[in-house]
Amino acid sequence: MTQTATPALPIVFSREVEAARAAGLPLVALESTIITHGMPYPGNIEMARSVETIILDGGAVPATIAVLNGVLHVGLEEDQLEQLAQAKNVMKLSRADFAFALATGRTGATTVAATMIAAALAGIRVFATGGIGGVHRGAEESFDISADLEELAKTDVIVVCAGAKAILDIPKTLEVLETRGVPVVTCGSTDFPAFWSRVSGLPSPLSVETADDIARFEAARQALGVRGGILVANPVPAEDEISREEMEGYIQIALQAAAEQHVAAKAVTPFLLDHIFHQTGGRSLKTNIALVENNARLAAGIAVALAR
Ligand code: PSU
Repeated sequence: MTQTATPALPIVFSREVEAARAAGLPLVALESTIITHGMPYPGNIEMARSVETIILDGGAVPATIAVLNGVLHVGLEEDQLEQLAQAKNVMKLSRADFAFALATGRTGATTVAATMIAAALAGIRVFATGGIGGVHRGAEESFDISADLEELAKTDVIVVCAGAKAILDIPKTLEVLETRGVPVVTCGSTDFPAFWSRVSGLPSPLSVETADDIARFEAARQALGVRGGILVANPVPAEDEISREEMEGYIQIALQAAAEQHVAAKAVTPFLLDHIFHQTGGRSLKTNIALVENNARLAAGIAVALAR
């Protein structure tokens, strides 16, 4: 384990990431909230390992990001990944509390927002996740809007996801992204995907066919000096999807339970994902793992294309 942070950056790199940086190999960032708050053990660790393997097979090097005992790690060693996957009382870190975890020696998993901040700091341009956070249903009352959207507007990282989670208000999520100037580009479809389902019923603002197309788009943005992230949406493979109609039934029941139990703020998304996992007898988890793997494959392709 590399234990000393580099003098210039408050980051500890894993051996593999350190070697990749020295050799100038393409890197793909991965988040850790999906491991600690998004999936139960041991499905979470299986997903974390398989996603890393897929990125290596795609010609890039994976860098899973987390805060362990107040230290920011970019790339986790096998034992660190295993410990995190089983850890309890892990903070769910976003822009607001990322530095707090560092300052107080806490262990925290990075959400999309915090992972983007860390990736940008480490010079990593591509990041694969499952589904971004967004505008929650009923946000007109609760004001619950994920900090992921604001981060996409600010931070120069390409985020590959399977769309916004269908538990959200997807039309409002797309509206906020448009207002904040975040390009939303779906790969291989003209429909914006809805995480477990290939379609949301909403057209994607932009569409492309390949990883090379996304690399060209990024190059053009850089030439223009346009800052901020790109949201790449990648529909879940057809053989793994659960239809929008079927999902909507589970989501309604989960939302009802969340309301009855007064679940709020950061706890909402993990609660809903867990509720849906139990309702579907684990099928939603299988789909979630498949879509993250699919996103890792595309993210590796984008990182390799950008490095050419
Ligand atoms: N993708 C998944 N599962 C997850 C997440 C993404 O397949 O749990 C996490 C990401 O870390 C994202 C977070 O930032 O869900 C959104 O949480 P919230 O809605 O509280 O902003």
